[in-house]
Formats: sequence, C-alpha cells, structure tokens
Amino acid sequence: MSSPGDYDAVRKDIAALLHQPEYDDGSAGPVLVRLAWHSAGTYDAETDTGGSNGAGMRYEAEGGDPANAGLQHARVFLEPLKEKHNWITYADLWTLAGAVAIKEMGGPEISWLPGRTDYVDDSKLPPRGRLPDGAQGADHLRWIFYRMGFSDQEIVALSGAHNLGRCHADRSGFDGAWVNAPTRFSNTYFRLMISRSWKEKTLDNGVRQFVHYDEDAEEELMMLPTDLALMADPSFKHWVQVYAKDKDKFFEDFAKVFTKLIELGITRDEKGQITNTDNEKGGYHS
Ligand code: DDH
Repeated sequence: MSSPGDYDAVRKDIAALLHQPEYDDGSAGPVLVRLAWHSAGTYDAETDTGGSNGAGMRYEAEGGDPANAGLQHARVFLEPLKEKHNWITYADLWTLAGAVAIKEMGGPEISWLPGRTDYVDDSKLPPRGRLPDGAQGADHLRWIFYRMGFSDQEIVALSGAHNLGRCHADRSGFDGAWVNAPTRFSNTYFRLMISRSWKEKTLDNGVRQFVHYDEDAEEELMMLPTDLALMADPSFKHWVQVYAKDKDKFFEDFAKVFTKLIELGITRDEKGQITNTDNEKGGYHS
C-alpha cells in the first residue's frame, strides 16, 4: 500500500515488473505499451467516444475484441500493482505503465497526467473495429488515425512503437519481431524499413506479411502490410525517412504524440484536473 497520489511509488513498481525472464523477450514492456495504446486508440473525435478513460477493456465488449487478443497478459502483469496501490484507477495504471515502459526500455520521457476514472459510461463505449487492421494499406491508416485527430506525421511517429515487441500467431495471426532488439526503444524500425528488401510471405495460417532475413539476426524480421504502407505513400514516406535519419527528432515527436494519444477524450483545466468526467462515479482524484 502506498499513500493515495504517490505515483512515483507506482512508477517504481512498474519499472520493477518489466523484467520477466519467462515471458517473450524477457520483458513485459512491449505488451504494456500496446495495452496503453489500445486502451486509448478507440477514440473517435466526432462523437467523443472511446479513449483511455473508463478502462473499458476490463469488460467483454471491448476486452473481447479480437484486436485486443493477448492484452490480458499485460493486465495480469499489472494486477498485483493494482492491489498494492488500490487507489489508482485502471485507466491511469494502464496508461502510466505504457509511459514508464517506454522510458525504461531506453525511449523518451513521456509526460503523463493522472485523473482518469474507471467509470464506464455506456453511451461512450466504443464499438469494435476502431483499432487498425495490419492487413490494410495507407487509406485504412488515415481512416483510423484521422478519426482520432492525428496527422500524417503523427501516424508515422506513432508507428515507430513497432521498434518494440513482436507479433504472436496465436494473437493476431502475424508472426515475429520488427527488429533484432525488440525490448530496446530506437528508430531501427524505420532504418530497417528503408534499407532492407522485404519479401512477401504467406504464413501457414494464410496470413500475409513481409519478411527479411539478416545474417546478424537470430530470426527472420517482419513488417505488417500497414508498416510497409508507410513507404508506399509519399506523405508518410517523407517522415519515415526523417525518422530513419534522425533518432532525436523521432524521440521528440514520439513523446509528444504518445502523450496526445493517452490524453484523447480528456479535457483538463489549467491545474491539470480532468473536467469532462464524472469523478464522483469512480476512481481517485487528487
Ligand atoms: Fe501495433 N501491433 N499496430 N502499434 N504494437 C502489434 C504489436 C504491437 C498494428 C498492429 C499490430 C501501433 C500501431 C499499429 C505496438 C504498439 C503500437 C501487433 C501484434 C499487431 C498485429 C500483436 C500480437 O500478435 O501480439 C497496426 C495495424 C498499427 C497501425 O495501423 C498503425 C501503435 C500506434 C502503437 C503504439 O504503441 C503507439 C506494440 C508495442 C506491439 C508489441 C506487443 C507485444 O506483445 O510485443
């Protein structure tokens, strides 16, 4: 137990739980980043529905979306922390865990503010199908991310999260990691995207992805069709090239856009207090 509002105590415990020798590449970090992203990436600006507030993924309607397959691992990793720091909301814990994981894996500092509640407003529940489908192309990316209010540059910066983690055939159908060191945040994803030749491959399950085999790599590396769509579209490609060359610029832009992502649907007053949620109905606020 920590005192309510002691987010530094939670941050420390998140950092300490990342090391998971039995799991994937030895780290819970990537799946925690994906949990934060999927909790927020359901946002629709026009109807002001979805987003990280409410932590709707705890319930079947959202948690059972096939796009969220595998994220129960991330939620299970965090459960002991929720018990220990029982004053923090799930919505805050999941977004904070993503931010801390990025930093701990060598990425930029993500500025994070608390105050999300776990109150699920049924009228704000996102329908399924709001998260991207890796088998699609540039039009789909724009359709998904413009809905949240992101620009082409921001779409490319956000996609750089695929420096982390891997695809699991039993979760998404896709298989493999994008880079050789998938628990180290960097711009390698962009560098490999432009410098390697990617060959189409159909997996045994019928899923189509792109692969490259590198002599110094222990395994075949992969790209989703949506990843390579960034190279096929001139406006996206420009930013792929910028980020492949300039790691600092990528880190700076990624930090800004990840913060924007986890703030979608949240409005705050000048003190940082959330103003558009009913705090009486759930969760802690300082
Ligand atoms: Fe992603 N992602 N993502 N992704 N993503 C997958 C894994 C991870 C797409 C599809 C997939 C973002 C954007 C997109 C992470 C972070 C982010 C997997 C594999 C698929 C498929 C899941 C599995 O099998 O376990 C598509 C499509 C898009 C897009 O259209 C742009 C964004 C914006 C982020 C972010 O964090 C900002 C991370 C991290 C992973 C690795 C998870 C893991 O378990 O490892």
